[in-house]
Amino acid sequence: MDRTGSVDSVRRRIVGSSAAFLTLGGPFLLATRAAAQETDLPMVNGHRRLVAFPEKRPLIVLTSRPPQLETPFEVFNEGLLTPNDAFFVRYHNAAIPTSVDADRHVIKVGGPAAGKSFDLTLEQLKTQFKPVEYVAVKQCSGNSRGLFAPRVTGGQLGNGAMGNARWLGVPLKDVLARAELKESARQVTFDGLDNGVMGGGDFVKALEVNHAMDGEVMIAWQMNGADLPMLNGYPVVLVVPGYYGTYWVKHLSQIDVVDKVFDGFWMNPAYRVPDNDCACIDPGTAPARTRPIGRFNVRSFITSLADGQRVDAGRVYTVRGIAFDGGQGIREVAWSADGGRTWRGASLGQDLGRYSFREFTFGFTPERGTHDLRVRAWNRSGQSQPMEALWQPAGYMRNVVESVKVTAA
Ligand SMILES: Nc1nc2c(c(=O)[nH]1)N[C@H]1C(S)=C(S)[C@@H](COP(=O)(O)O)O[C@H]1N2
Ligand SMILES: [Mo]
Repeated sequence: MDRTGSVDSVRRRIVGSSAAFLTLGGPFLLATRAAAQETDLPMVNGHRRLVAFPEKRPLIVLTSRPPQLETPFEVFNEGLLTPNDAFFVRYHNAAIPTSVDADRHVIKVGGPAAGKSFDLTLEQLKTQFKPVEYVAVKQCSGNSRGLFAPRVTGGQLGNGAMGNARWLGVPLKDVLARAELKESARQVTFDGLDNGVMGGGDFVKALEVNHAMDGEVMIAWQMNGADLPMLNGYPVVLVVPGYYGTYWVKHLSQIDVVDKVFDGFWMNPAYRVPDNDCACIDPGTAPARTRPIGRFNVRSFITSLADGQRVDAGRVYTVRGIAFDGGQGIREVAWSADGGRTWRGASLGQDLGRYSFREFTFGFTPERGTHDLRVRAWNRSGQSQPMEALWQPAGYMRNVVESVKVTAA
């Protein structure tokens, strides 16, 4: 794979003279055509460029400053874990770190509802706490936004703003225990090294204290057995399994325990959903009330066949795909070849844990003609996916049963 940037691992710094690098740290230049490949995303009416940013293989570019890169969907057919160099990238502000000295990086822990304040070095984080490891999906709230009808504003993403990785770190709970939370502790806020340059300002997120203390939320320094790529939050990222990516603060540098509901821009008005059962409204209306976005709903995708693909009539296909949810785990996947009129059960593959992608397969021998393939998953509490797409103004949480039409000849 042709890499257009490299990383100096002693003082971790993205180096390189590539166009992609210039869009990161240098003058306001767009990546050159020479570095780019191109792709069409017919489903979102989009023509997109693929550019290799530092430590990344060519990914679909939504914006280059800040980098917003989508994983080409074929990657999800490679295996259950999403390779680090193919993992999607999303930032809000252009002032992102391109150089981090891990030996000097500290996480400042404190805040008005903490009894103690302290600086935690990476060395301390790695040696003074008991590490934990688990596999979890990270998915952007706006994954698949480009498929909304009527369309909504925001990055017109296909289905590639998600990825599944094995995270290594320490439970946030153990770090917070040292801060000796006061009775008044209500929420915990998280800030990273990037800075606000646009409307919303610095990207800061908050979790309820109980959630922050659940023992699962972790401060991670590795994904898939390697240091985090710079663009995925080097040197440490907050991992909030089952919850939308917006809470997974990258380049984590400050944790504050606060005694009220934090209402910074990125909690309110940003990243909120209609406060009702479906988190949806009718197009053109406004929600009566909103709440912060929370857990993933159930999703499933065929990965081994693409919409519009030509297949061979009479050939036996083992169709493969992935399903996931907000942390109950997938119980069942059904498939249909007639647009959802009749359904049969798919076989579930290896279980990498309830936060992971779950693989499924089914046998399909197409007759001549066009077939509307659909898959639908249920989690262990019986939640599933709607047959008709739900709508909401921010384009979050799409989880309709998708259609993959293939034509056999
Ligand atoms: N510091 C920082 N962390 C951040 C963001 C950001 O803009 N700055 N964006 C969030 C959002 S909305 C998403 S979807 C994920 C994306 O993580 P990734 O770039 O590793 O895929 O990072 C989250 N953490
Ligand atoms: Mo996101």
